[in-house]
Amino acid sequence: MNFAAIAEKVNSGVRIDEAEALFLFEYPDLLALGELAQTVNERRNGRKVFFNVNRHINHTNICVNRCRFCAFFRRPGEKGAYLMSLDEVRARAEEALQQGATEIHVVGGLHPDLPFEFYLELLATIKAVSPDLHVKAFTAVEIAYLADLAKLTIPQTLEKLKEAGLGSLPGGGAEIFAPEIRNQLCPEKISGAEWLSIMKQVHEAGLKSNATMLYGHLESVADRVDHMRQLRELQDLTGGFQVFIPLAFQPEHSELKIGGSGTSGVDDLRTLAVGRIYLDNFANVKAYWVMLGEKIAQVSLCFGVNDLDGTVVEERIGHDAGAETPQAMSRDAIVAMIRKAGRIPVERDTLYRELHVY
Ligand code: V47
Repeated sequence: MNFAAIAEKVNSGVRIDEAEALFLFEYPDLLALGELAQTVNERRNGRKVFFNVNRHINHTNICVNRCRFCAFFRRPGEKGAYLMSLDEVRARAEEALQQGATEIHVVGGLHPDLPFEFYLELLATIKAVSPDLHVKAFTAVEIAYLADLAKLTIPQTLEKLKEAGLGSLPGGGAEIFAPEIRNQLCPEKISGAEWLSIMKQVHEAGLKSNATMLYGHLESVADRVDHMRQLRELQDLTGGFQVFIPLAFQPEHSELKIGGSGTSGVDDLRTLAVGRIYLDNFANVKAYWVMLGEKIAQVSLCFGVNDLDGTVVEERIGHDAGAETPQAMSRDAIVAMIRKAGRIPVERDTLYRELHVY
């Protein structure tokens, strides 16, 4: 196996296999890898880079799970534990609308005491602010929890949430699928197979979703490739994933001690680039600047990335774990960041329709 042969395959539109993806992860010439990823991206997306204007609402940090990588969760009654009222949710959605947001991204802990109706009201509250706000809400992990709570099947649960205003799902909770690593990271969480099964049902219910991968902790690069393989296989079946988002582990304040201060810039760029090349059935690869830092996120636009998240307001999950990035980025700042990378900024909606080319 050699790089030139893999590049030739990729350039002629032939899918690479897992051994080849592993080879790319270990290939020392980062710039050659980046160029190949960029060729793949430009074939699909030209020089346009997407962003959207959104606000995150993390309605509660109270969670029955104890994921070892997570610095966000609190036990009920613990210092710092919170649950937003629906009035607080409404106020945040109103503010976001005034700032030009088109999307509200809602994820929270698995709260032990809230009834299913709370989640329906949460969605309805946001939609009442404006029916044009797209609500991207609840990870597959939350969907499994809500179905249990409501004593409904996954499709029935999704139907009720859709009726209340659910527009699509974020990609969180995927972490890393490899069972031996997942059991160390988050033993109480649904398995990788369950996460994939729920996403299949989400797509079958006519909803789009995103897909994430948490990296830079205990996993090997083979685990990353295996994770991406399972995403690619499901995408072949459903076509329901909109974007792949690798999430760089933020090690501060979490129970998981791995030494060092987090992933390296080279590893971040490599992971995004291999993701872009291997996931040939994903239209978009997103750099989440909150976890990557703004500079690596900007440079990633030369390594196959075509989507930046976002003008996030009040992000908690990454910042509780020590992310040093700002809590928000304005539309002007993100447009400038994309332009300075020599790309064309395009504001999109949640479903990747172009709203405005800058
Ligand atoms: O599932 C938790 C991750 C995820 C840490 O779909 C951590 O558009 C790094 O999924 N270090 C939630 N990561 C965030 C998420 C997301 C973010 C932005 C956009 C989208 C989207 C989805 O955050 C969790 C977990 O994988 N996470 N703790 C940490 N210490």
